[in-house]
Amino acid sequence: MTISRREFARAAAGALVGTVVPRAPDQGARPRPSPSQLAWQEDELAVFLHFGVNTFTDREWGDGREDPAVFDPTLLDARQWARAAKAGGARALILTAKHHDGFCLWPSRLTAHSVARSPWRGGAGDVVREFTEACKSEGLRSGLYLSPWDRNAPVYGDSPRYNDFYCDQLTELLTRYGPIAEVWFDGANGEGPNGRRQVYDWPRIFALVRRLQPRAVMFSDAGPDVRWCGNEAGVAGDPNWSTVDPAAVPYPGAPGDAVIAALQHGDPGGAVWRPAETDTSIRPGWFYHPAEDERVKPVDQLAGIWLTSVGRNSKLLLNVPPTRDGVLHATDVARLAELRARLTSVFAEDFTAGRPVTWRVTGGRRAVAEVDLGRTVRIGLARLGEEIARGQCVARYAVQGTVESAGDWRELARGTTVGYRKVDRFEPTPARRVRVVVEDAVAPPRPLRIGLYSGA
Ligand code: FUL
Repeated sequence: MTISRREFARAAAGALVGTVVPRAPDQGARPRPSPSQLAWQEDELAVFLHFGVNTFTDREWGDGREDPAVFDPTLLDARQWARAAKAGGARALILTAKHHDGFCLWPSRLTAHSVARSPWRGGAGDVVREFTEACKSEGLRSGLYLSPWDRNAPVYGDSPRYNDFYCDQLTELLTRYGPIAEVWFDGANGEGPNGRRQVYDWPRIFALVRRLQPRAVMFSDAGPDVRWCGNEAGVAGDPNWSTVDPAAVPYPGAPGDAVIAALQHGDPGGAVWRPAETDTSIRPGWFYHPAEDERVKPVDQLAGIWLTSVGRNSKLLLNVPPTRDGVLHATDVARLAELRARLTSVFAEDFTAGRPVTWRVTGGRRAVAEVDLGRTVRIGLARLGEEIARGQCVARYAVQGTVESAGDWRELARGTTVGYRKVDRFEPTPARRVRVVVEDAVAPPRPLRIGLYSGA
């Protein structure tokens, strides 16, 4: 029996309502991001590319018995993927080098189930190479998804042998194509042949990636560098701590409501820095299906997803699947550009530009940031940020505004965590002075970055 990640997330979603995350114990040194984790977060948006035999069979999960001959994307153009992603504001792309069906988009020496057996480029093609070269040409970072679950490999479920096979495939991917910024380990797993379950050697797998690509971040439910946000709906947790207790999610794919809650919210007292990545698709499915051409998410919905992911201290990994021709569909390309235009216009005028922000510490875990905008303006959106290179502290805050020169503060928004970025939308309200009151923090808070916008 297998359970789809989506059903699992749906079943677990109800459990999040009313989740209480315990207060952090006071600590000395707070966990901080590594330079790679920081660079990962600063990307803000990455594009996910689900592509493979499913694209041609019109399925979401292949069973591993697909004929490689079905793979024939005659117009494949990885530069078009990279350009569209860049035009959408993405700084990185992640390609499914192998999905659960086991079909490899590169000519792996370890299996015949690959592009080498397809008619595409006469069997001499390598999608991973074209992809990584296109990213490089466009100045984007490339990442690779290598499904741990492999429904084609005969050794799957024969645990030590499959671990060898999987590590050898990783070695091919991490030594042939230059720098890889992110390695993506999916938590979805099923049975092997004869019902055998694969026991993954995660410590070995993680150590191998670290050795071959020390600057790559590794994504999985259990990190070690970046964690899943706990659902595929584009909604990061609130609160969303970038710190976690590593014992709360012992391995990728670990089931249970407590695991989902830990993925969603992190843990203010967690010993490791492991921020949440929010993966969702621009279409209903992860792979391209012609029947979904009319169901590409509208820009309002995408902007909403941006707010509940990047705007909640996460990173958005937005899936835009190549078609059977091997290009991104015109509708999806247009939607990416619209998303970027929308965000550019929302953040075009920051009323705090050039205005000094004062910072007053009002207690061990409390502080107030205040800015005089110099004139009364209608504000409807606040963008806050902590200097996360030094850790994440804010646990509760309020945004207040006044039109008076002395007081009469009115609450505009209230929130929990801030982290790298927190964006609050609220009823547009006239204000001349605005303050952010840090009501609670898990360590002495440091000055916040503040941007204020009309929200229109
Ligand atoms: C899930 C997989 O089962 C889906 O097919 C997709 O790859 C998604 C990103 O992760 O667990």
